[in-house]
Amino acid sequence: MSHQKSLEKRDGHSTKGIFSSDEPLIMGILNVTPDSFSDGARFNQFDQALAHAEEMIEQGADIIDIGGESTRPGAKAVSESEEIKRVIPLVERVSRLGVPVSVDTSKPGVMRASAEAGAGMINDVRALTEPGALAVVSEIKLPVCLMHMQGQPRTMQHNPSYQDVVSEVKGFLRERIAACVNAGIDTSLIAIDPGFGFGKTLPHNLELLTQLSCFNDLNVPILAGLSRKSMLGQITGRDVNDRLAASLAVALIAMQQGAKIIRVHDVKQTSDVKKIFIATNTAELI
Ligand code: 7PJ
Repeated sequence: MSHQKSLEKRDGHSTKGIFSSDEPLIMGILNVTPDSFSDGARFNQFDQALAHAEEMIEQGADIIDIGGESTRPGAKAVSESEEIKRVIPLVERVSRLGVPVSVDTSKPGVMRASAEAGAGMINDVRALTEPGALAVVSEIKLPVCLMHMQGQPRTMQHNPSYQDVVSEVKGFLRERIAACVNAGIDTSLIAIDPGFGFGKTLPHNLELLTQLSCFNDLNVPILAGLSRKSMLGQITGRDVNDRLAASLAVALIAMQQGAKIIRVHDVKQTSDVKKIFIATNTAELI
């Protein structure tokens, strides 16, 4: 794995083979904030985001996930041209830092532009359900993460409802894997994600987390995004900026159930969790 990874690091673009890693990979979250649209503010944001990406790589990030559309509960939609303006210059620059860049988008135009800008992966919270998305990913031949969401970000937390959350989420992901394969996407390029907090109550999220290992028999890597999420606030009573310990606890629970990519804000601390996980897992084999 380290040999393959060092090859990837040299060209900085390709994630070919990244999903075949035995060890969990840490995906560092780089949000491009939409606060201001003036050029000056944009430049400032760009520099800050670049510095943040460099810091996360230094701390052990294996992938940098760049997102220009807020998918938080209640968030408004962003136009394709605005998303491209926010994200693509950063994708181009961060792709040269030596780790693969993932782009958190559902829009085929942003996916194509990301591939041209050097991105190494597409992370789609809508699992390539937007018209044209399957065809673009098949054409650009980048690894893709398919996430489950019930409803749409603006309203998804209003009344999430399932008969059996694990089997419904798993059934959806199984269908999306099949849709990808039908569109000509190689299974070695596919990862899945149950989508913690995306149209789910606390009991739904807890059931998915405690039964995450059930998703292993879909035979593609599992990505888990739990960092600082409101479910952790519901459990601990803590504010979003005070959820580090809870985030580390659930990162380890996810790793122990086979999650291969952990999407986090706190890369340095999650790297230590990963080291403990690897050390204890290796010890088991001796
Ligand atoms: C996720 C994501 C997640 C994947 C966001 C947040 C909300 N992509 N993008 N999985 N969450 N694959 O980070 O709180 O859980 S945005």
